[in-house]
Amino acid sequence: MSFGKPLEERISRAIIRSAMSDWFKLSSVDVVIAGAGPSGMAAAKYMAEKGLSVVVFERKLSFGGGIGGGGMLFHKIVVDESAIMILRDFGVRFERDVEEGLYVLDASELMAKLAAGAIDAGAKIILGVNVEDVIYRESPLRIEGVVVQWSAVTISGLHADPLFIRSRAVVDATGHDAEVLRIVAKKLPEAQLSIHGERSAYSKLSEKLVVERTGRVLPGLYVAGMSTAALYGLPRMGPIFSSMLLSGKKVAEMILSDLH
Ligand code: 48F
Repeated sequence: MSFGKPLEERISRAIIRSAMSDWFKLSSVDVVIAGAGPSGMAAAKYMAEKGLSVVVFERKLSFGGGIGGGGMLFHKIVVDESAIMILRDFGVRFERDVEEGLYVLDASELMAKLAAGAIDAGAKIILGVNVEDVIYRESPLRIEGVVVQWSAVTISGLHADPLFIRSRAVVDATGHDAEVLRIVAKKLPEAQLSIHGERSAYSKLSEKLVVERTGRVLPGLYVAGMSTAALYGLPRMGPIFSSMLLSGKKVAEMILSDLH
């Protein structure tokens, strides 16, 4: 088959046309999730499959967050029984009874299947984009979206104004640094948010408390995953990921209920 335009031109046109069409739709969505780690990707699937428009912005060029490092670079992570249903929802395989009560899985499989599950449910995962601020309104104070910039621009230090993404809910799933919440704490003092910072390791307690404290922080702003530990001063848990998955599912259920 012969085409009128040279291949190079068609490559560029195809990418630009499709990317711009996506970004046009992204200018207003139901839910923005900052961070494509385990909690963010789990949340994305459970909301997208119920019909919400969901975008996950990830500042790196890869998804998975802290999963890929496994336990001290050994390629395995563990969950306990509480997360088995979620592994099944995503088709993630696991070994039982390696240690009493723990299920062991390959880090790479978890990363790949969480992303595939979220994408297949209809969520977009956009890589290389940094969430650098939020959109707010007052009386009552509420969060109505995020401010985004290419990570490459952020890293280069170029002064380029960002763009805005309006949303009905924003989830901070940025992990140990709780980046979105830190921005809100600093730039919107009337929110009266203080970030306590994560405490030392206490896996069992942390797994329980992170899920319990996952949820709404302000109208329109939610926290999931290790950001929850940073916000409330909870202990760290190490390479056990049950609470990350359960936290993602819980925040999804809360947002589904709030937005419907
Ligand atoms: O850190 P991360 O995996 O967060 P999580 O879902 O899971 C934590 C576990 O991986 C592990 C643990 C539990 O056992 O202790 O650490 O809470 O993923 C967070 C993702 O957010 C991205 C970051 O690159 C990572 O992939 N991220 C962080 N800040 C931003 C961001 C930002 N401002 N904009 C976009 N992405």
